[in-house]
Amino acid sequence: MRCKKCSTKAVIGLPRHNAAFCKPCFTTFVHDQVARAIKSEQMFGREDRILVAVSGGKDSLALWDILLKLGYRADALYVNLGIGDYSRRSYEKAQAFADTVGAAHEARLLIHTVEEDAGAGIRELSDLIHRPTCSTCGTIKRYQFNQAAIKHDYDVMATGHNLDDEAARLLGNVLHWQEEYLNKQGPSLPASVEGFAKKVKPLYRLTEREMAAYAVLNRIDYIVEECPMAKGSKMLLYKDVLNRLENESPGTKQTFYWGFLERQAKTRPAHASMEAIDQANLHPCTSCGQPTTAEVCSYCKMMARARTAMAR
Ligand code: Q46
Ligand code: ZN
Repeated sequence: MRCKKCSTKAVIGLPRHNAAFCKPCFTTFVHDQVARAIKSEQMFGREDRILVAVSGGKDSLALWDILLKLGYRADALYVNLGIGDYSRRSYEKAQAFADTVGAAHEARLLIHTVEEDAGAGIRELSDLIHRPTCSTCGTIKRYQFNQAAIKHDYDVMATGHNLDDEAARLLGNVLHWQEEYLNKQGPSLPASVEGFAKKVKPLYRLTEREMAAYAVLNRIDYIVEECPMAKGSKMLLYKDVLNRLENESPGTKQTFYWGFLERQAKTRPAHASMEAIDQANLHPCTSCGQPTTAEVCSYCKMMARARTAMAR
């Protein structure tokens, strides 16, 4: 197998592109895909301050790495969920990356610890309020990332969702015809109202396998195991199904997700009206000020329930 660009020995084959690359050319390919995503979706510019949500896993650390190497002004936020050994080790990976690559680019790592803020880790909190751990986690992470971006004046928040994540999410949304989620699924969501940060996913053109290869080839030390709470999740099932389709016909994931984005782009006026709908329906939470459709936002409601349960 020879590199498509320079004909030296290739280290990775990419069946969906009918190509193979050596290490330097693969790194360039990944950087080019991210640069293309940033440009075509108008994610951010050279002057913008970016906050990357890092988990200690390959995608988010690789995203931070790529943005810094492409010359962007990117800091990161790590949310410590308090999931025993997994959180301890994932935090160590994020901090070690910040101390080396981050420090070399004068980028800093912000940290939010759920236990310090809420008085309990994510699993105890979900038990207290009788909600699934991942839904509690989702609410907390969304809230804290947005809050940090607004509070520290970042122009945009970036997450490490890759093509596999987005295709699996699309499959789930289509299977259940979640129209509202389908309308809001995309690689670049504008800050539709005051108090909401712009959110982007610069890795949407790259697969999970490609991101793992990038991390390994570029010596990024990341936590390999998934969060223990992910076991048995629907997302993993959808990813598995899509991988089986991909093996049979390379390019399936890309055709599925990019095809969706192309169709969505054709109905952009409808997309623009989503912003108008947000502006009409959202107002500041009476407790914390973050935009919400209700009087009190779901995060504040959740925390109030947890506090009541703890006091019992
Ligand atoms: S981190 Fe949180 Fe995921 Fe772990 S508890 Fe569930 S949602 S699985 S992306
Ligand atoms: Zn609130």
